Amino acid sequence: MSTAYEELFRQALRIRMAEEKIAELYPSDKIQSPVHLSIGQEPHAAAVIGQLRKGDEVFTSYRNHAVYLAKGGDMKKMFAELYGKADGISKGKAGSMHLCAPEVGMMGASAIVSATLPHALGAAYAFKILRKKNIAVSITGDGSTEEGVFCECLNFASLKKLPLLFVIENNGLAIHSHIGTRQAFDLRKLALAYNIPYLNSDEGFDMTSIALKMRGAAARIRKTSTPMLFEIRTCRYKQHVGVSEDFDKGYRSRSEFNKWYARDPLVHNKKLINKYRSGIEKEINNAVDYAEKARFPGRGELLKDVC
Ligand SMILES: Cc1ncc(C[n+]2csc(CCOP(=O)(O)OP(=O)(O)O)c2C)c(N)n1
Ligand SMILES: [Mg+2]
Repeated sequence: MSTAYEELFRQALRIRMAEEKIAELYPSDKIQSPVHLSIGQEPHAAAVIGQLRKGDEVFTSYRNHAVYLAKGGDMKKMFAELYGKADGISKGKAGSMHLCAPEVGMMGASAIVSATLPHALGAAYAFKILRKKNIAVSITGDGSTEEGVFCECLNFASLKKLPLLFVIENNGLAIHSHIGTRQAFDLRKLALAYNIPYLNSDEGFDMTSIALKMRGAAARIRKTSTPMLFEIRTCRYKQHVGVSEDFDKGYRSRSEFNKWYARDPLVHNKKLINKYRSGIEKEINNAVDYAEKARFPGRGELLKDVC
């Protein structure tokens, strides 16, 4: 656990560079899976997850590379999974959208919006029943708050006083729909209606402030066993799925992106970038090499572990 800026920066840069490598490799078609990149959204992921203990459990969405890497998932196995190889996390059967590393508390992700919310709720309920001092963290997008199950989970977590943190990555978008065209409610008021304390950050790049808020929230949830909600404003740099930019689609403006980019520490903090870049490059190149050399699953693997 660290709120030290350099450690958070190194982790966020590592995630950015791993996803930039995915973008570079993607046109070769070696990656056998659709990819939803977190580029632009890594700093807050590093700052939030950096405050958790190994036994704390995280559940998230298809946009999950950042969460997986920050929680301690193996980068080599991630690349092998993206390549569809037998040495991948799920023997190449899950692909980019369903990463997991239960041994370090990254419990899973789903392509179905909000599908992992009840899983996080169940984990928090189990922690409570078993009197474990761990917390469960659900990390989902702003779109997930429109699903009925989101309100059901807020209600149950509050009613049963569960050690659960709802983190909402508000990038203002659900595929091509802007939040203003989708939501008639105020998330803070919604959380408070369920008696769930609400925290927020309007600056997804402010790793120190997010880490400090997160550290306080995690300590409070652990101590009092009550849920909280932390909304973080952020910016998705790439298209919803895939590795390109899509400003030509007309659903968002380049000027909004430019405002975020102008203050992106992973672009502008040259001193720290230069300090950590080559070590991270080595780790990524090793992971890609591992994925390239790994074998594809044989035909006999097809129906194993799936039912
Ligand atoms: C239950 C369900 N409804 C609709 C979809 C189609 N869908 C996939 S991603 C997405 C947008 C979700 O937006 P958000 O939760 O904000 O996450 P982001 O992609 O912005 O990270 C939608 C509607 C789905 N996968 N599952
Ligand atoms: Mg969104």
